[in-house]
Amino acid sequence: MAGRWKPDLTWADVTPKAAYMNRRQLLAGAGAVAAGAIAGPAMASLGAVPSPYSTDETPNTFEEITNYCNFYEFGTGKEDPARNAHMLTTEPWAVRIDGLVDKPGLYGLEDILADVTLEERIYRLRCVEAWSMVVPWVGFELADLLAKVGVQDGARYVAFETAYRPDEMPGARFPILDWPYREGLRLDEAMHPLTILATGLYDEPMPNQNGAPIRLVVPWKYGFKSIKSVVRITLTADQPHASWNHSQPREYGFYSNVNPEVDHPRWSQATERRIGEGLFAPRRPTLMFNGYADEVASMYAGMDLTKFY
Ligand SMILES: Nc1nc2c(c(=O)[nH]1)N[C@H]1C(S)=C(S)[C@@H](COP(=O)(O)O)O[C@H]1N2
Ligand SMILES: [Mo]
Repeated sequence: MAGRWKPDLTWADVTPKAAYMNRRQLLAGAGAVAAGAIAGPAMASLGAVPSPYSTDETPNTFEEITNYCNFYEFGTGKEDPARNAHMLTTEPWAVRIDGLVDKPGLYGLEDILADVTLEERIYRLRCVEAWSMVVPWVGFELADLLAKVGVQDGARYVAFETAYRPDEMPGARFPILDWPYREGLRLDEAMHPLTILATGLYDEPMPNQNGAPIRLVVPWKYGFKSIKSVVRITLTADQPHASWNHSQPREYGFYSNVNPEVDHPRWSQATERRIGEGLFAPRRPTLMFNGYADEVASMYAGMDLTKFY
């Protein structure tokens, strides 16, 4: 499996698009028709099945999600990724999986996707900068991939790395962060069913600016934990290097769970601005664990959540 390329199989072949009607049209269209389409056999052609983990909050539009981005490898402005990320070559793509696993190797993306179930996961995304969105991701549980490669005894954390290609990433030519962008999770967080590797949104292959072709999504943590364009996943015994935690440890903890009661040193985290609602819309209260407390709070029992770890 590892390292076997199938250059004749393109990304479009392995990520089915909505042939009959896309999600945007569904949302804009009549509710009854939309519900029928979701429940009916046509759903299979989407490739992504609905999930009980999805929120019923209204998703942001495709245009909002793809034009207001953080992806510093392509610039620090919110619209820089939309402008520049087309330079990233996403085919072919492979992810090196190594460290404390039974089957380390260089896995082609098509091999990773061969036997996973793609689901639609409509999640809130809360950036540490105090804005939020609702995104209909398409992806699969990271736990499925970890099971496939076999997690060894002694593994306690999972480290992730983004591609580092200064020739394709104009922002990565500047020392904004200690490239490559790196992130990490504790093993139980990585195995949690809410944690996904996303390969698309709105039933379309992941737009480059949102982390094509495969990115992490951890909805109860500040957005910077959800690392984009992943090329390496390493199972480790020790807490891995995380880029923002490393660059400003007093501002960005390793855990960085969304918490309205713990302010960032330079701004409050109590409320947030929902992208698309306009400058005069009231700010929304930020929810503990970004609204996922019922699912995840037990993982942090005994930890002092007011502390930066
Ligand atoms: N490699 C990489 N991953 C990244 C970032 C980045 O700059 N580089 N930005 C993070 C931040 S701060 C946020 S809020 C989310 C934004 O995801 P989105 O642009 O798809 O909404 O991506 C995260 N993942
Ligand atoms: Mo962010």
